[in-house]
Amino acid sequence: MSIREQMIDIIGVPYDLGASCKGGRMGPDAFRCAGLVTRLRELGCDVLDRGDVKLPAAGEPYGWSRTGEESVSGSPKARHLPEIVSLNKRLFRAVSGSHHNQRIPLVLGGDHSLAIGSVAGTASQLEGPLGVIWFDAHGDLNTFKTTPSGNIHGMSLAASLGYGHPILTKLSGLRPKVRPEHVVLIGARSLDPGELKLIQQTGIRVFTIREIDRIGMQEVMQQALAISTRDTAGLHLSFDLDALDPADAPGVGTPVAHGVRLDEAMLAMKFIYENGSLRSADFVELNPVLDLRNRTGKAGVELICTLFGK
Ligand code: 6HN
Ligand code: MN
Ligand code: MN
Ligand code: MN
Repeated sequence: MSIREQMIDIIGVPYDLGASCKGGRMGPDAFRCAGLVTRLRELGCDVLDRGDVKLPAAGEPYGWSRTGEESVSGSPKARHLPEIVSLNKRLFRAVSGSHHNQRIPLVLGGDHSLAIGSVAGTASQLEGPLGVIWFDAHGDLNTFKTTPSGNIHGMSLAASLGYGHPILTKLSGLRPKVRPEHVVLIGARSLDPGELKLIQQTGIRVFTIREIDRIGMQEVMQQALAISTRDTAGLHLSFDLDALDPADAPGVGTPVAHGVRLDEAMLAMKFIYENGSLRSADFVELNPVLDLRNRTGKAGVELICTLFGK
């Protein structure tokens, strides 16, 4: 397949409020330091680095709780809820703006709570349903009621599907943003009881590591793309780097043993590129504080370049 002229907006989200482990706030710059913009331009992509989405400084009148915890109407706690809602509203606008300019938003994290805003932004701009491929060691299918940690990065897929507190599910209008029959979760190997229940209830297709090992990434991606692009108007890829094996991606806050190997993930990116339905992507959970000489940032850049036609 010949290289398409792709127009990409890079949007950084330098925050880790949705995670326990701090350091993800430096993720976007670690991707940049690994040469992301130059590499994409060398591929022939038209790339604009739009800089970072930022919150106003603490003390502005919209309910900061930098260190505090929020308890919402009797449910278990969701930490930093007001900031994460504000941030996702800003990201929603940035992502919508990219689509408006016929560009592909490439969102760099930062913790995975940002997917609430990016999925919402893309869903709002499509002329039909959105398909989602979610690479992750986890399910991110918790709600305020099921969360074991209170961390909102473990709730972003549930919120996008319309499950959880309305403050997250209704973010910027339409709800849900995506339907379970158009969602695929790949690389999962650490699912909480409430997440397993939601998977059963909704019928979301999950390709566990065991299944990837059994049938191979090529077959996984053929099925994943069939599910996420059948009767949908476009595809969003949300790639949590902890989907990868910790040997290939040590720089993540919540690593889980025996993950997707980098070469398997590269193959997956190649299939998504060749399919041609991609409308937006997130690469998240990069934590440079935990990384080894930016190995994980570099792995992310290789994945992104393959996603855009390397
Ligand atoms: N991530 N399931 C755990 C929780 O706290 O809800 C871990 C979530 C990790 C989320 O890696 O994006
Ligand atoms: Mn994860
Ligand atoms: Mn394996
Ligand atoms: Mn995640």
